[in-house]
Amino acid sequence: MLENIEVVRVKRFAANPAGRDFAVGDIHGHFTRLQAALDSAGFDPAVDRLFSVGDLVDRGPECRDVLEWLARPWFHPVRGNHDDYVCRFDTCDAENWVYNGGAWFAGLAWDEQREFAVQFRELPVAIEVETVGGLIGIVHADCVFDTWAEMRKELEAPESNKRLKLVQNTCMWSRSRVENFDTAPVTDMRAVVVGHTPMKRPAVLGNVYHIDTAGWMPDRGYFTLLNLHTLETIPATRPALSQDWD
Ligand SMILES: [Mn+2]
Repeated sequence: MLENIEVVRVKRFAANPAGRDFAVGDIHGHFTRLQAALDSAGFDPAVDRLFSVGDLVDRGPECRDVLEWLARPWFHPVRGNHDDYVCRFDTCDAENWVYNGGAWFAGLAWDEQREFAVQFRELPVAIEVETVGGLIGIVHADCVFDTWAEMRKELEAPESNKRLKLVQNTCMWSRSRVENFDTAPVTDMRAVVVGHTPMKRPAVLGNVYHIDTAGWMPDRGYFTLLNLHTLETIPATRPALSQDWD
């Protein structure tokens, strides 16, 4: 079993006075494509920071590269539902995980699996980034509460709290906002940034920015970088792709 390390579930970052802050959607083992997106935005690792809505692994061909990325001091992901499988690798429904793209993990030696799990267990469920325009929240799927403060309080409950797992799972799995076109804002935040549900182009519901434009889907998706200072996206519009969707 893994040690019971103290997990910080909500991590706060001070404003970045030296460079730019970006958020990116689900990566799913496509780090070469991600790097290309960063290059085209002129990303400067000396001063810029990249926040990620999680789902770093599964499905794509470069899942093992994630450890190199986690070692980069400017790369700050939250935990997605696929990342959570890694955290729970020794207790989760492995068959269901393999079905959802987890075969790469099943092929690792046990001590390698354990190393991935140790690192992934450090991923916070939510990140807060201070910007000149106000506080921005990042979570994989959604903040289902009226306020971020409410969600934060729930996430900071002790491990023994029965609601904790439920709340964590809504943060990592919920699609209700997108499915219901729910435009109710998270009232105490400038913006909340999420991924999890692939979109043809970025969408804003209330003040919740959905930025997973399926950069991990060859031919039909692309990586969107959201500038957390300006809330503008790079690219600004959907590029021409070989396949389209309705
Ligand atoms: Mn997801």
